[in-house]
Amino acid sequence: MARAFIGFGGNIGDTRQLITDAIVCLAQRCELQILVKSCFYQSAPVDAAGGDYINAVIEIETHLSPYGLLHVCQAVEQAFGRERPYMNAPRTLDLDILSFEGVSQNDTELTLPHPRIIERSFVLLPLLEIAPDFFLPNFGELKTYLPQVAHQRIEKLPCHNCNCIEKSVSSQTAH
Ligand code: PH2
Ligand code: MG
Ligand code: MG
Repeated sequence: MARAFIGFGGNIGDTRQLITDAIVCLAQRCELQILVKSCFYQSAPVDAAGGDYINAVIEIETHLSPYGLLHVCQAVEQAFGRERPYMNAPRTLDLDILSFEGVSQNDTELTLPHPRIIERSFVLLPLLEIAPDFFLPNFGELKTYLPQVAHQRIEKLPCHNCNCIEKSVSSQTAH
């Protein structure tokens, strides 16, 4: 079994509900178990057009391969109406594998760990909320990258569905 982290994002429609439903959809798959869910974060688009995004991150355990997991994520995106008219276009739902335990690869279809994890507050904040000491061999401690993304607007939303409502104060901003 491998541990993996998946990032969710979207900025069309009721994204909070879409992410909630997508997580339920993943939870119903016998090939993986959901271990932890972050709260939802509202974030300004980074290198993209459109309105604010809603983002979240989950940790899973799976016996799928990285590509097996990618195909599950793509099937969920499709089921939730994802279209790809152009790069970084506004979207109903984006699922990105952020890291997959023990795997480092640079394929065109799937680069692991996700190459832009450290550049994005909308990934770092929810990820560090559920894995505060997250460490990647080629990057080191991810929390050390927070100052570099502190200018990216992001707000943690009140959260009733996950296990971290009490801990929200310390993760309000990237500062
Ligand atoms: N996803 C992108 C590009 N920009 N910005 C925010 N705030 N959140 C996202 O999920 C996001 C983005 C490409 O996947
Ligand atoms: Mg993405
Ligand atoms: Mg994607």
